[in-house]
Amino acid sequence: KKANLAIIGATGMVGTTFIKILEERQFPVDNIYFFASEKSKGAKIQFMGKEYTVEVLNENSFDKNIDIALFSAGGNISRKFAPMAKNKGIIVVDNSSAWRMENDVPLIVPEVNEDDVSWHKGIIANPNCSTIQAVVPLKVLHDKYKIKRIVYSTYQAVSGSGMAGIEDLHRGLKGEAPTNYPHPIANNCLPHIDVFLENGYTKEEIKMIEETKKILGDQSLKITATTVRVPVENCHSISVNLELEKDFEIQKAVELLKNSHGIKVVDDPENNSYPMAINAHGTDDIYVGRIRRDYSLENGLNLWVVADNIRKGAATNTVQIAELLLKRMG
Ligand code: 11C
Repeated sequence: KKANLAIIGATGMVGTTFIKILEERQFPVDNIYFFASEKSKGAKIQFMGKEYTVEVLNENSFDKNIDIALFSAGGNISRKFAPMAKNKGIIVVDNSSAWRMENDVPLIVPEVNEDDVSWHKGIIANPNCSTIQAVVPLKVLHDKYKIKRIVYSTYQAVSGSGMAGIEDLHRGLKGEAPTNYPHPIANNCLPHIDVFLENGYTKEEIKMIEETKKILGDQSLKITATTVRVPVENCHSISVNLELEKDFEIQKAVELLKNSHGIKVVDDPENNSYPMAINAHGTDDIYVGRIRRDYSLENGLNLWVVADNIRKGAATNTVQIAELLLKRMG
């Protein structure tokens, strides 16, 4: 079985990683089309030993024979073009935040809720990067001990803002002023990711809260989040503090995480071993460490969770969703 694919946003940071990951995972492709904005018109892309020319995305792009379209070109492009693709019978897997909270759009992390793929109506959403890496360990703990409350504190890499974020970090390290962030990111931490909302939270924080509830299928979860941009080029780190309903043995919780698909436990404090961004870079696993009881409350647990936000947080997860679709194709 082979699929006809379209990549929307093919020259962006996530788009180019889609291409790499489709190749790495030997995704069975029949035809593939690469779309981007006017400024990438005519650019050349090498894919599985062949050269392709990037086309400008327009109203007629979806007249081609396409089964699945992977979108990563921002919310506005997704809002405009995903319905057009869907109306042509193409299944859209969208990496933007445009459709995630719609009731008829499944929000999928394959290790957590792959069965939700069954009820899609033409659009499937890929969650926010920081949500993806958090929910994989949370799912196994929720199933076993039932989570009551989550406190997220994130340390998010500049690659989450695309090339503009990386350039700002490099500019800042040379003593130049930022052009992407409102303040220097070099030698600094910004408790500010995405826009501020009226309730005092940022949109990134609300995404983590609402997406976690939707993916874990539990609206009763109590969640708060503080999301922070740090001067790290790639890979997000998250401190996750949990209050569990049931009591647990710490060693059992560690074993549970160790035996879970997609997770690598790195937790040997005596040897200074814990998850770090520099080690997660370029990989698809979610690294969990600093696993310890929070003695300040009953059934409290702390975790430190690190993953490559461009790969597992975006491109890899999207390609995994496409693989689920391929399995279901007749
Ligand atoms: C960041 N998490 O690190 C964001 C990037 O909703 O897909 C991804 C935004 C999203 O800035």
